Amino acid sequence: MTDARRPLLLIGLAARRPADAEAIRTFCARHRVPAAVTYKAKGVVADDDPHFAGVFTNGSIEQPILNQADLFIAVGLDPVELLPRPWTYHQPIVSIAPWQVDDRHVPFAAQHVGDIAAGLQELGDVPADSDWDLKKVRETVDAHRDRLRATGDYLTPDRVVQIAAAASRGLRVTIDAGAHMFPATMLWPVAEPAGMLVSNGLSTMGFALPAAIGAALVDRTRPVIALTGDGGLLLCAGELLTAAREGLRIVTVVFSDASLSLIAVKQQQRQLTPAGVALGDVAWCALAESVGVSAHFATTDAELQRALALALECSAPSLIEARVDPSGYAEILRAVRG
Ligand SMILES: Cc1ncc(C[n+]2csc(CCOP(=O)(O)OP(=O)(O)O)c2C)c(N)n1
Ligand SMILES: [Mg+2]
Repeated sequence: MTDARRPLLLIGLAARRPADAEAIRTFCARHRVPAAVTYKAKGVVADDDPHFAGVFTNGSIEQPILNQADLFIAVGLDPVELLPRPWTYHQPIVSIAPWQVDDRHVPFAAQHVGDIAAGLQELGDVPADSDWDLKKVRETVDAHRDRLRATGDYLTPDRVVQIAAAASRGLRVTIDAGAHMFPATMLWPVAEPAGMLVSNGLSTMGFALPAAIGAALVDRTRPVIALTGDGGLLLCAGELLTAAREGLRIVTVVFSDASLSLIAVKQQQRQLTPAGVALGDVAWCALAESVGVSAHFATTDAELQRALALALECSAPSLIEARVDPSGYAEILRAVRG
């Protein structure tokens, strides 16, 4: 380990306590070591931290950064969060986590089981100054983010994320499963652990709104933003009524594309005829208003900005139907996952 010149931290779900985040950030700064985070660990090292090395899922997009490392230090990383693809990296990987993690997928060479801050302390022999060029790491992360940007005839999913994030700085966000999840997880900046709530991997549709309800009940002082596909929201639309009844400050942003887009893209990739993926039209604004949730429609940047300003002022739940152009998702999926 003493020989490592470019160690890279891989941060996972078990490192989200504030004390863990503090220890990790201190370690990064002290050793000039970058850290990549899983979806659930977004915010442990903030997106604007000079040591932030992007999102890590065992996909494709992060490979250029991981390939430059000569040692991986997994911190709170449980392989349950990773894409179930073979582990192709040859660098040694060690684990610091509160529990013993399975080593059949990721071949951990050693595991420190226990307190994360203490585990990082024990790595004292990592050089004080690494060989990383953190500016280059940042440029690579920025270039990866650019690959999430699509061009489209009207609102693109990345614009929705970017505009919503800019309007709601510092607010907690929840994210559903689906194609919209890629721009959402990669482009939404998170500054604190658990500032972004996301279901594991691409697991559970119908997560974002109930998760936002939970978050809003815990802290009623700040609004929560729920980013969801239309398919996902259809699975739990009744929860809009719960949010209205409880008077919760939730802004539900629906990526409205009348499709189960992620599945549609996967069908396209396999050259299958689209089947079972068209949702048909849903009058989202009427549906929301029917249960006492104020609603806005947006199909341009300016309309979305206006809708967000109104929704964020509101002391009760609102819904914004963002009519998005899904045509960029195929390229985005290729960029992220290969
Ligand atoms: C409960 C559940 N059923 C099925 C799936 C498989 N699945 C993952 S994404 C997806 C489509 C999501 O569609 P939508 O919510 O409209 O999001 P989009 O992909 O269009 O952004 C499906 C069916 C799942 N993850 N969870
Ligand atoms: Mg959809």
